[in-house]
Amino acid sequence: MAKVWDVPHLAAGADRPVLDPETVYVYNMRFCPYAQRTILALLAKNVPFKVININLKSKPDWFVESTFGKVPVILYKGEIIPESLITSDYVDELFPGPKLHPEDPTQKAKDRVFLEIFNRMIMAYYKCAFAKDAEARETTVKDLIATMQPIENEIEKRGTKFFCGENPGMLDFMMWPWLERLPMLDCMGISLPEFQTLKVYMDNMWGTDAVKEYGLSTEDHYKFTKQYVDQLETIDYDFLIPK
Ligand SMILES: N[C@@H](CCC(=O)N[C@@H](CS)C(=O)NCC(=O)O)C(=O)O
Repeated sequence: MAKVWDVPHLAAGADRPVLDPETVYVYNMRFCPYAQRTILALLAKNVPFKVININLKSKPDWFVESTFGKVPVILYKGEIIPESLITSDYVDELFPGPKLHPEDPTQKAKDRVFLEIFNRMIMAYYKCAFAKDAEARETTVKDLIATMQPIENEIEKRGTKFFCGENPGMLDFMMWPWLERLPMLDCMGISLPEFQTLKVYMDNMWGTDAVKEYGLSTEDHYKFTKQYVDQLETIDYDFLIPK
C-alpha cells in the first residue's frame, strides 16, 4: 500500500499545494537523512501527517521563498518550522504520547552532548562516500572508523537495548538515518570493521515500527547516492514511487 511519503517530488513550476492548517505537513525529500529524523519523530509519536516531497535540484519558488531552501520543514497551523532537530523537538513537545527526550534534564543534556560527538561520524561519512580518489578514500575511511569507535563505546557503556533505554528515544532517532546508510559504503567498495555492539543495536533499531516503516534498503540508498557520486545533471527522486 502506498505510504504518505510516496508522492512525487515537486519541482520548479509546480503549483503550491493547498494546505489545511489543522494538518501537519512535512517538506521532505525521500532520501534526506535530516528529513528522516523528523519523519521518525512523527511516526514514533503516532502523529498523523502528510508529506510534500521537494525536488532539491529544481526547487519550486514557493518553497525557496518560505524556507531556508532545505528540508525538513514542518508546516502546521500557519507556522513554518525548519531544521531537523528543531522540528523533532517541536513534534515531541507539541503532541501527546511518550516523550522522546528524557524527562531528566541531565540525561537530556548528556544525550545532546553525545549527538555532537555523533556529528563527527556524519561529517566523516560524507567525506568517505564522496572521496575523489582511492588515496583520499583511504584517509577518510580511517577517519570514519575513528569516529565510529565512540559510538560503539557509548552503547556498550549504557548497556541498554537502545541509547535511550528499553525503547528508542530522541537520541536514537536523531542518529539512526546515518547508521542506516553506513552499509551502503560496502557497495562503494569500502569495508568497515564490524562493531559488535553497534551491530546488535542496529538490529534492534530495525525491529522498531518507525524504522521499519520508513527505512530503505542498502540497495535503494546506493541507487540514490550513486546519482550524486556520478554528478548526474538530473536526479531521479521518484524511482521508489509505485507507478
Ligand atoms: N541543518 C539542516 C540540514 C538539512 C539539509 O542539509 N538537507 C538537505 C537534504 S539532505 C537539503 O535540503 N539540501 C538542499 C540544499 O542545500 O540546497 C537540518 O538539520 O535540517
